[in-house]
Amino acid sequence: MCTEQPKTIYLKDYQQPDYWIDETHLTFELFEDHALVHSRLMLRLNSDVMDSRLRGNDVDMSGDAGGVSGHGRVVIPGAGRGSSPLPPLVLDGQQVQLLSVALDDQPLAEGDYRVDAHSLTLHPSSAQFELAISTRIEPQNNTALEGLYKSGGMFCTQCEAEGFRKITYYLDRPDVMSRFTTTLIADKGDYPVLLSNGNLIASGEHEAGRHWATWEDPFPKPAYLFALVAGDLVLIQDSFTTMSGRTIDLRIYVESENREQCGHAMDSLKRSMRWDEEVYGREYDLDIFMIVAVNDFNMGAMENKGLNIFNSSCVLAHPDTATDLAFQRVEAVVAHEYFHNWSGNRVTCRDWFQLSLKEGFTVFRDAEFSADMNSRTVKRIEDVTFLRANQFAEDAGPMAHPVRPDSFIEISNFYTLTVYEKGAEVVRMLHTLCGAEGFRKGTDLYFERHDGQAVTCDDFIKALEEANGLDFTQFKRWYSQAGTPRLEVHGHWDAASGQFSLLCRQSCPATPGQSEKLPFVIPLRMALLDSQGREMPLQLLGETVSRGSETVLAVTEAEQVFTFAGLAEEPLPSLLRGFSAPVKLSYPYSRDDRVFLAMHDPDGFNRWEACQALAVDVMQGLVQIQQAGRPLLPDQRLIEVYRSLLADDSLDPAMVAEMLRLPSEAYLVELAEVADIDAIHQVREGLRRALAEALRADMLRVWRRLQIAVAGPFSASAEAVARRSLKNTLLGYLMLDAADDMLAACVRQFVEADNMTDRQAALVALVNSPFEEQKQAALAQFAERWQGYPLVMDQWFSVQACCSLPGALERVEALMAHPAFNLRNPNKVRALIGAFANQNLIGFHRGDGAGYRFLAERIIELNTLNPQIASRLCTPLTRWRKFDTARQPLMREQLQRIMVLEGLSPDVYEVVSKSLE
Ligand code: B3K
Ligand code: ZN
Repeated sequence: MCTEQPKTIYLKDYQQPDYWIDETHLTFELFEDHALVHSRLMLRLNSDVMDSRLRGNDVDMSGDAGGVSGHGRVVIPGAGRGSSPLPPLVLDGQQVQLLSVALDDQPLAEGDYRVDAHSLTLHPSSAQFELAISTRIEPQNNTALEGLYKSGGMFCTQCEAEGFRKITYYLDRPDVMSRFTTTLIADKGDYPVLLSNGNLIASGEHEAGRHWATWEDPFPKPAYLFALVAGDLVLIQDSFTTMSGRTIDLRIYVESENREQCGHAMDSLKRSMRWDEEVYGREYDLDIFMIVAVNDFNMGAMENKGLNIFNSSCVLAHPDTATDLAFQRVEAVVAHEYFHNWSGNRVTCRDWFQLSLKEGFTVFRDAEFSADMNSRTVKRIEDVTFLRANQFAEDAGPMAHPVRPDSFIEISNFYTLTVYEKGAEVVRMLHTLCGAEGFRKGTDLYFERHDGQAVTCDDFIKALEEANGLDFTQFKRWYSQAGTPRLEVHGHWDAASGQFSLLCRQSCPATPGQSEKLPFVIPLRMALLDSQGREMPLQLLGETVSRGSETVLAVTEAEQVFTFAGLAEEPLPSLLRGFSAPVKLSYPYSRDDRVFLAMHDPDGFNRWEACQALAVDVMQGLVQIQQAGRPLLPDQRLIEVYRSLLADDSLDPAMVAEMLRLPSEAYLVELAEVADIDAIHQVREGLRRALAEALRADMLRVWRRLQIAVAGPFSASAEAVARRSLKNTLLGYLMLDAADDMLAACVRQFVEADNMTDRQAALVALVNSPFEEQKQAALAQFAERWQGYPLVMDQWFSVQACCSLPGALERVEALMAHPAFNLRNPNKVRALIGAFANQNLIGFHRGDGAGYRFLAERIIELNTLNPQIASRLCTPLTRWRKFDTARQPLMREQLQRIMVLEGLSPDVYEVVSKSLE
């Protein structure tokens, strides 16, 4: 907690460090009530900085990081002596107790250095020296889960972004890369497993039942990739043979009761390793790769070199306990962290403003991996749905920032959907513009050129430019301008000439600190369809070569026209296929056009998109009708589209499930200027009921067919997953208007299911139904059966937190007292409080403001326990501008209440103050 006003850090102020740390030798003595950390650092003056200071210049900060990583640089002997003294060494350190410090084996007296709440400053007298520091910390009291902490009975670390400074004094910045050697000493009985990065080089026994192990990581790395684990864990082992024939020892460490739940993660790991070789030519480098699962973790997982630490929710998966969705998440997160070994670890970030360099790129990589492993179209639909409901909202809110932010107060607040998901969209656009082959050439150059370096987003772009002979100067605005661009397109058909023109107009709304925006490069993947739904040949006026039946137009101007010639009839355009750019597209389609596209577009993604857009259009119309107090009658055309989807047994059931899913309330809120949350909720629920009623027979027929198709032993195949997805989507509809037979079927599915996907779907349907008796019985039975499984209990909390029936807040408050709930465990907070505030819109936004008050109270409690989690929980309140004039002051009141809190963490301060500005 800080008492001073938190400070803003700016990208433009970046400077190279004054010193490098070539070697880092750490010894950890772990005890129950404290830990001692002894570090020995080999430091060296950064001669570049000295040279340029002697010349009176600033070091080049243009973003060309060619000289940023100083390894192997020659030190000028005597630099800094005499007339120009050496710069002070300022090491980062927070919440650590300094025990001793020695320079070149000479213990320093108290007057030789200065310690404050953030740093240790000393004054070296030579350009190369050894520093020995001992600190004392208390991992058992570390509830922020950053630095070294205890999760259950095990010690573990989380150092990204700035957690290493909570372990010992260090140059805790990603451009300082060092070779680490780590020794752990702990009680052998309680902590038989001692792990750190790299290879185990020695181990042995100490007196009094203690033992030790020394690990050495041959690859220089920034401190944020450091990790250690000490605990009583079982090992699941496998191996992988790399493309050059090396055998890698693969290990997953978990608590013994989870031993049976690691198969999917291991399998995902091996498939990730193969995929990265095949698609990017990237081979794993160490001889061992370890994953450790911990229960208390602020995020999904962490890519520490050779020793990934995972939230157990992203490792453990068994059909009994995990849904199909959870299986997919494990696969994606295992892949993501593994891919970081190249995109993040071998080539890392120069500074934290460049976070998307590794995160955007790695999310793109994991999304492509998942697309290759599963259905490409369904994966894209899921990602776009998520992006539009959540990242678009962030981009339109008070925390809006560019993919490469210009400033921050607390870097933890910038692990955002913009940096990750929009960042991945930016890389996807680069992939589209370069083509798959060109993109690969660019990434080859990038990895080769920058291996072992800490670089910037500009370096990444430069490699792609040079490998492809392209100029991405304008494209780079995607990194510097925040906000979601609007792309307004109109069509003009000229029957006489057989020409069809697309008039494109782009604009981008103002965001905090950015009022004017320049045009983006928007890759617009498109086709033209004839009246039969067939793709027409694309001949652009002014071009000699035909573009085939699908093309990517590069929209680069504020206004631009593309004219297609030689068309036999008026086309209907199919635009932004695959969501080729993260923009808000508008085209004056009629509802009939949308129906046509939903049924006939040869592109699966755009068929789904047409269906969504039709549903959005229908619902927005109904919201107005609801507000006018008139009766709600859904557009028959939407019903008929759904009917035809249900009638076509040849369609992929997963796609049908996606198309039958109505756009979420969150997405409708995002689309609205001012969201009438009551009307949105009533309209969406009403439409679901109307669809269920009108399509009951069709739904029942498909549901019965799928019941038979999924009967028999459980299968995790893509086909089985797809069938479960549709079957359970239909169950949700059919239970809305449940006749006795349906209720009985739902209860039967709940009781008899041999997998969590079906069991949970039945539970959701029951919990949201009016059948109080069956609901309570199911909830009780579920809790009884799964009380020993924290991840399953997370689902139990979430299902109830998301139930939009009256009394939601009271139910959530009561659940906070349940023995399985624990405010110190981030998974529990997310499952209950996060799910309620983010997904149960009608419950959270109840008119008297009690939902807001409840959330503010939890934020205040968490501000002291875990500022990162507290800060994330603020998001729903920060969106107050979206809501009506009655709710706005109630939301603001709670933000103001948090704002004046004594001991407000910088994390919460940044988000709350920006949202009130
Ligand atoms: N790189 C980590 C981020 C952890 C940051 C926590 N403040 C997770 C990931 O993106 O792989
Ligand atoms: Zn990542």
